[in-house]
Amino acid sequence: MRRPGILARYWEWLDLPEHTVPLSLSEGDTPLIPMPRLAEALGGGFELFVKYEGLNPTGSFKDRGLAAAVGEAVGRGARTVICASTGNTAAATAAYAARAGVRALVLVPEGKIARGKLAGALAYGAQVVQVRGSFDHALALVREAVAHYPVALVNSINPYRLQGQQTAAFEIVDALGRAPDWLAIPVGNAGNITAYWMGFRAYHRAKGTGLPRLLGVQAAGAAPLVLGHPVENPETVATAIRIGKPARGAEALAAARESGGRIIAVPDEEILAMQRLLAAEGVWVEPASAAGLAGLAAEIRRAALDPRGKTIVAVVTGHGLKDPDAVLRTAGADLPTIEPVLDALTPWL
Ligand code: AN7
Repeated sequence: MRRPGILARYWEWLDLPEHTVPLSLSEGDTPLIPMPRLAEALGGGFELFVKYEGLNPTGSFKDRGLAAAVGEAVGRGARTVICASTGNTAAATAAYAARAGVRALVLVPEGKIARGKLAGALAYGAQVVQVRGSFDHALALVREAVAHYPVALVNSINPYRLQGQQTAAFEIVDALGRAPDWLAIPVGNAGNITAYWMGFRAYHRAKGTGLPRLLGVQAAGAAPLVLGHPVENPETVATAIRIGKPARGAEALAAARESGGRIIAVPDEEILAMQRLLAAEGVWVEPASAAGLAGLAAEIRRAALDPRGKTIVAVVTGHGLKDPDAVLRTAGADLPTIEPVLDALTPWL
């Protein structure tokens, strides 16, 4: 039987202190799903897969990083872990803290976190505090708190987060037998793209499995890495990546450049259109998770990226159930309601 969880499966590949507690909720080992119809819709002639990270235990890729970061913090005696979050980190922090039996304190931007994420953080027993301001304000406050109080920071400034998250790159290479030609991935605080690059490089150094070009994708209203300066009031329907001052921005830009790729931005309408296209092939993701593919579609459309003959993996980072309102606001607005008689149903038959 395969050992459950990313720490057990990839322990020797991870640069984690000996004291790290091998926490697991059986995260990782997520499927790489072929998307032939979406590939056709984007012009065809290439292989397209999504790495469906929404199938992690709390519904997002954050579980990989929090298994490692909470495991490390608890191993050195932390009793409280703290993070700022647009939602998914909050839920994952809460779950792994619960697993370890320690307290989680999560700071979220008031009114700007999707309902499934808030409910998750609360369900796992975290103390949730809303901050008047954006994620960036919440993260600044967390940095200040850890400087003055004995609480362990588990945002992706914490290097162990990246150690855990790079396991997704290992899994992709393990599944394909080599690195893909391109990796399309949404970018918010920029920890994940940094972690993937770390993982692909580590495997390539050890096994010669090749390196992908990275296409990092931000939302147009929250695109500091594309604009080249922080965004004071980030705004996007993809609340997960509503971040104006990414903590790992410099590393993300360096990773994209080194890989021969780039970081681009896409408008909200294209993100939502891609969310619908994915769901139309059976994969429902939250809006932010569709950003990577929306960026890929835009690059192909303007002939900036030639996909023909290539193997392309798009990371879809969180489950659609995280943000039910993103769908209900539009598709759920005008549902027909009828009397339970056949005549009333005939218009739809
Ligand atoms: C679904 O949860 O920052 O570039 O606080 O939830 O590594 O930040 C979430 C980020 C992409 C961006 N997709 O990843 C948080 C948080 C989803 C996300 C990202 C996030 P990073």
